[in-house]
Amino acid sequence: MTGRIIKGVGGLYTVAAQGKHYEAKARGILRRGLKPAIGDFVEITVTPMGECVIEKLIERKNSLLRPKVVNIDCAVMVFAAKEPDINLEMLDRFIIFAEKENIGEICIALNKCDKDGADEVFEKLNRIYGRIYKLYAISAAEGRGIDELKANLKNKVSVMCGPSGVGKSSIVNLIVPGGKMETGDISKKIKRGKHTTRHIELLEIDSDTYIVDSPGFSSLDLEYLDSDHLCEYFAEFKPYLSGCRFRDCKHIDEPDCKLKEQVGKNISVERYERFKKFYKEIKNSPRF
Ligand SMILES: Nc1nc2c(ncn2[C@@H]2O[C@H](COP(=O)(O)OP(=O)(O)OP(=O)(O)O)[C@@H](O)[C@H]2O)c(=O)[nH]1
Ligand SMILES: [Mg+2]
Ligand SMILES: [Zn+2]
Repeated sequence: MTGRIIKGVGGLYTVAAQGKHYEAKARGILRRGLKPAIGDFVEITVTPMGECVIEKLIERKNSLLRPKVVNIDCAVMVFAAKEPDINLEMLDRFIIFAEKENIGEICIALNKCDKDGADEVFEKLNRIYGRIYKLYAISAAEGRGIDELKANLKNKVSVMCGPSGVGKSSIVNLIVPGGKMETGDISKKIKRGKHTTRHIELLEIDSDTYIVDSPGFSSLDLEYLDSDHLCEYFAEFKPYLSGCRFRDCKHIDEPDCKLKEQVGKNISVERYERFKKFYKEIKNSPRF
């Protein structure tokens, strides 16, 4: 039988297969090699005694590191308009990791749109990202924008990405029937020194529709990326990556660069500036 791992605790996995849930352990050989991950499609067998075993992992189409989930169809970048203020550099870092993993779809959800000044934040976001990604103006507190977002998740495995305290769990609770992810405010969390959301699992919204809540990450290190590939993770750069005077153009300081010609036109100045910043960050990392 083929199924999908939706949860894993201490070597025991929950596999959804043919409308049922099975508690399964991995074959010894699997435990020593590539470990099963949340989101993996697997072959399972059930013994006459009712014991369920994961025999084989089916090849993954992608694999996100933070949070560790595989076979993702959609990454939802969740940021708050206020408290905490949106940080576009952070947003771009999250986007880079998702683009690198070839996650088919990325969308941006601006939460806490009930706060004063949120409209201006959304407008700015729209100016920079509106032509690249789908944007949602959301207020989990008022239930605004939730239905639009939910409609877009149908038949997909989606992952909520974003910093701590932006309202990822609050949104998940409105989307998942009977959702009861823990939520909390930032001040409480700092006292505890821990993220509110810790474990990772595929929460079922509908048959074949899942969402993954995740702990907020406060830093995403680009150090291990390849600087030459960085430009490919900026979706709007793609039409302009070839045709520069130098075939190995890095699109940084070179003359007659097709990409640079588009800055301020089809490429936003801010996005290009962050590309340069990240490029230098990778180049200056101790790895080089
Ligand atoms: N005003 C307002 N507050 C919200 C909204 N959504 C969430 N909050 C509040 O923001 C705080 C953080 O919400 P969470 O849902 O725990 O945030 P999170 O992104 O899951 O945080 P981590 O699990 O730490 O990553 C809570 O106090 C929520 O009540 C919203 O739309 N408007
Ligand atoms: Mg949370
Ligand atoms: Zn160039």
